[in-house]
Amino acid sequence: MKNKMSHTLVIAALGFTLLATTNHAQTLVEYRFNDAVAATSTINSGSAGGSASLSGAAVISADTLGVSGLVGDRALDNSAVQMGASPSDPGGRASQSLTFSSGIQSGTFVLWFNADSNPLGTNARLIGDSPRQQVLFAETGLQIQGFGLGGVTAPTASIGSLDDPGEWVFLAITFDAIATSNNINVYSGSTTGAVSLISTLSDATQGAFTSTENLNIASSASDTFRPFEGFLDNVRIYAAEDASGALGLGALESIRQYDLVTVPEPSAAAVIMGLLVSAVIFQRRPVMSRR
Ligand SMILES: [Ca+2]
Ligand SMILES: [Ca+2]
Repeated sequence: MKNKMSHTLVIAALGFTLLATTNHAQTLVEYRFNDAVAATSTINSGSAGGSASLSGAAVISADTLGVSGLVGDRALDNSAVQMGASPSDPGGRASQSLTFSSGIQSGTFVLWFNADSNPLGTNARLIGDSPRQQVLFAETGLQIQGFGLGGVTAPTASIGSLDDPGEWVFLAITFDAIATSNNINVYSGSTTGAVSLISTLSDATQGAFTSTENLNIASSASDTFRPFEGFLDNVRIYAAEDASGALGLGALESIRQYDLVTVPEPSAAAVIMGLLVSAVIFQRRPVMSRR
């Protein structure tokens, strides 16, 4: 363990050098949901900062219910809602209004979800940022709508083994708005299984985040409508002004493993994760400026 930690620190030091000399994909958003159980908001330890408000049925879970199961690890608990409930039914969400660089050309959404019921195909939303991107469970599978791609609906990826209530599932979706085909990758993993690529999609409509985003976790992009019933943890968004925001398999597997063994303070988490990712990502050219 000590050797592993030393190795990590060496990687982190290398990452810091790269950070100091060239820009790279940044962790814009990171919700670890390790806030106090009675909290009404959850800290965003990504570079965008601030916090997301909890509303409706969404609360911080009891301790040890986070993906690692460790003491101090809690999750977003939206288990009291009905999966994919219609607008007239109670929902729940975490939401934050964010301002991003208008130059973002690539990004990655990473999260862990643990469904509380079947089926998933009820238009239940995992994450959405009004008005463009949403990741949801449509009747035909995991659907990615307008993912950094100008508001169109991307082809549907298969849910496959993701439909497994009670189990934590690692999900990552990358987009590269510079490429014109094969520019959306969907990856999944579990607490015991490594990350693998489950689908590659193409959408030629280019574009990315708008500068102001109303990010919603566990419901539709505009309200508590179509909630996800269950638990979510470690919701993150990485982005860059070049293609490096679309994280590769190695970086995603590092994140998956890290999430299962570590419960750092939120502020430390963002720094460490940023360094880990910067050490793994291939550097290409200067990227986004924060504002
Ligand atoms: Ca957590
Ligand atoms: Ca429930």
